Amino acid sequence: MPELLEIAARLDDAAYRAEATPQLAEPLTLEEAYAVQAASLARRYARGERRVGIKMGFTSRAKMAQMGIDEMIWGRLTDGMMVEDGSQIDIADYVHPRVEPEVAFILSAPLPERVTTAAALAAVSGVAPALEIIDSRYRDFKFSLTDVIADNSSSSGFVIGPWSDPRGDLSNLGFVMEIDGVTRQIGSSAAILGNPIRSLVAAARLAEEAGEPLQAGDIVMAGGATAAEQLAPGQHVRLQIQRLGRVEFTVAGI
Ligand code: OOG
Ligand code: MG
Repeated sequence: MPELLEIAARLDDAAYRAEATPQLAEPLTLEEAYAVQAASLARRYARGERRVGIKMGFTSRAKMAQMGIDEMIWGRLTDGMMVEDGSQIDIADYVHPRVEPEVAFILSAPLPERVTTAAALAAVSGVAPALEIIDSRYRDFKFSLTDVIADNSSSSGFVIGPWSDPRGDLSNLGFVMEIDGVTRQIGSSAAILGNPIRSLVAAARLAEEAGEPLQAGDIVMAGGATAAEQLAPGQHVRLQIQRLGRVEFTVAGI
C-alpha cells in the first residue's frame, strides 16, 4: 500500500535527520504497523545497513508502566545501530534519546518458531550486559502501540558488554544503572518476563512469524528491566549486572 510506504519514508527520514515527526494521524492495524516497520528497514538496508538481530520491547512491568503500553513488541537491529562498548555517542544524532538496562543474547544456531526455554538456551553462545538507546521519532516521545511498532519499536542504538557463558541461572541477576556515578535505576533480570530467556523464546516465535527466523550470529536484546532514563550531553552511563559484568558509554555534544 503506497500510504504505508509513505509513512515508512517519513519515519525513516525522521530517524535519519534526527528530527521529531507527529504521531500517525490514522490508526494502523498491527499488521500494517509491522509492514511499515519492514518498509522503513528496507530503506536502511538499501543504504547499506545489515540486519544483525532483533530487540524485544515491553517485556517488563517497569517499561509497560512508563510508556502506558502492555503488549510485547519487537523491532529490528542493524549494524548501523551498534555502539561500541566504552565509546562515545553524539546527542546530535538522536531526537531525544533515552537509555535502558537490558540483557543481550547471541546465537550460535538458528532458532525455530516453537522452542522450549532449554532449547533456546542451547542455541545461545553468549549472554551480555547491554544498554539500549531508544529514540522515538514521535514528538514528545508519545505514541500508541501501533505508532511505536511502525517506528521500529524506538530502536536507535545498542551497546553490548562482554559475552559470558550463558549456562547458569539467569533468572535473578541484579542490575545497577549509573549515570555520572550516581545510581539511577536498580533492578533484576527477573523483571524481564521472570527470566530473560523467555524473551528469547518469544523473539524466536515473532521473528519466525514475520518470515525472518532467528539465525546463528543474531543478537537478541531482551527488553528493558527498568524504566528508561533521558540522556543529556556530557553524561557517562554504566550498567553493572551481577556475574555478567559491565557495559558503558558516554554522551558527547553540547
Ligand atoms: C519502546 C521500546 C520499548 C523495551 O525495552 O521495553 C523497549 C519505547 O519505550 O520507546 O525497547
Ligand atoms: Mg529496550
